[in-house]
Amino acid sequence: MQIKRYEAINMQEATNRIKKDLGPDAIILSMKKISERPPLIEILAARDEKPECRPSPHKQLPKVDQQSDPISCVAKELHELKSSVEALKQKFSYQCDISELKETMNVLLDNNSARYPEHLRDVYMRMIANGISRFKATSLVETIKKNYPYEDTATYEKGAVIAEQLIARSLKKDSPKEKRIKAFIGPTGVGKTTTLAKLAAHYCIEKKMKVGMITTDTYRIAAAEQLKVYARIMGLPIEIASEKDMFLRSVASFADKDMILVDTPGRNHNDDQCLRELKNILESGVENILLLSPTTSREYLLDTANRFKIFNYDRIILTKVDECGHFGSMYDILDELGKPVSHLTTGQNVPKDIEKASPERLAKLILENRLNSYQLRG
Ligand SMILES: Nc1nc2c(ncn2[C@@H]2O[C@H](COP(=O)(O)OP(=O)(O)OP(=O)(O)O)[C@@H](O)[C@H]2O)c(=O)[nH]1
Ligand SMILES: [Mg+2]
Repeated sequence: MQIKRYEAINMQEATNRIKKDLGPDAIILSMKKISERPPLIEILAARDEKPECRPSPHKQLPKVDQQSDPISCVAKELHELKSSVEALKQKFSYQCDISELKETMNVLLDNNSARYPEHLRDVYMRMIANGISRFKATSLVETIKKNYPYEDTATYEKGAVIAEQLIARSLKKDSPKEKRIKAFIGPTGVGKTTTLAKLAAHYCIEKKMKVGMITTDTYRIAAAEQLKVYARIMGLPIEIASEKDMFLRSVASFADKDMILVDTPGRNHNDDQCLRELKNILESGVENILLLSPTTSREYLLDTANRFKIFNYDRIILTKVDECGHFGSMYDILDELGKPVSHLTTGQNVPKDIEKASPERLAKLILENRLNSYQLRG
């Protein structure tokens, strides 16, 4: 290794000279300020004569005297950032989830939080880490800052309680009004049939109601069978109706029932023609319940919710909540849709894994990200 000493008035001049002298692969070993006036710095640079023995890129970073130059501070920060990225990459190497990595970096680099005192900064960071958008997180923290005295928000715990209350207040409360016919609509595989079966058991066993089931799902061979199995186990009548006339006849045949639950086919929600056909079958007077799963991305959820708007759905059921790691993006979507959430489904077990939802319960999930530590059963 060849080591050389340089004196220059600034870093720019020094690196130009080093590159010219030792070539583009030269590395800076140290840098220190010799005098303030006139400005003079001393740099030790080296060239490795055996390329195969070159140190790793980390080791090429300058050893710097932090107080001497702003450039050295930037270099140090870059070095730290690089190490963080390397550590994160390693952590995620087996399930390299780029979006999660991006999210983590967003949190690390978010300088919005610098505007808040420490306790509110923690509340803000928690919201961002849980997937709430920066826009919504900022607006919540600004509301807290403006409207609550310092003593009420002086610790993270106090600030979080207020944030939770604000989130709960902004979510729509479900109305006790229910219709006699309920159709379960939503994208493929979201949990329509399973959720219908869970609620059928709830209505007939716990509420002692007379329940009938209709399936409009005749697209897949096994689809009607799946519901038939549940109907048989619970001893409930089931009708199959693939067209509007059949649907109306089925409804008429259930004149003595207190509750009619309608299963619908899982079709690609991008297929507008299919959605229109289904809408035509589900006549007015039917309560449409849209099922969404927070396990899917914010964009997918919004797109789905918008495409199903033609059904003018009354409420939402959130499914597969047990599989979800972050609920924050759900807040943005529910706030935007302005529809109430009636239930959360929390597993594959029929009829056990379903809970009544409330804005307060959702707010806890959204902010604290904890499903299991709360007694969700309503
Ligand atoms: N983890 C978990 N799995 C669920 C939940 N609800 C349903 N599932 C599972 O999700 C899968 C699909 O459920 P289905 O009820 O068949 O979904 P679907 O919307 O009727 O499906 P299609 O009719 O094909 O559109 C099944 O394996 C269910 O057991 C839930 O709350 N949590
Ligand atoms: Mg189904």
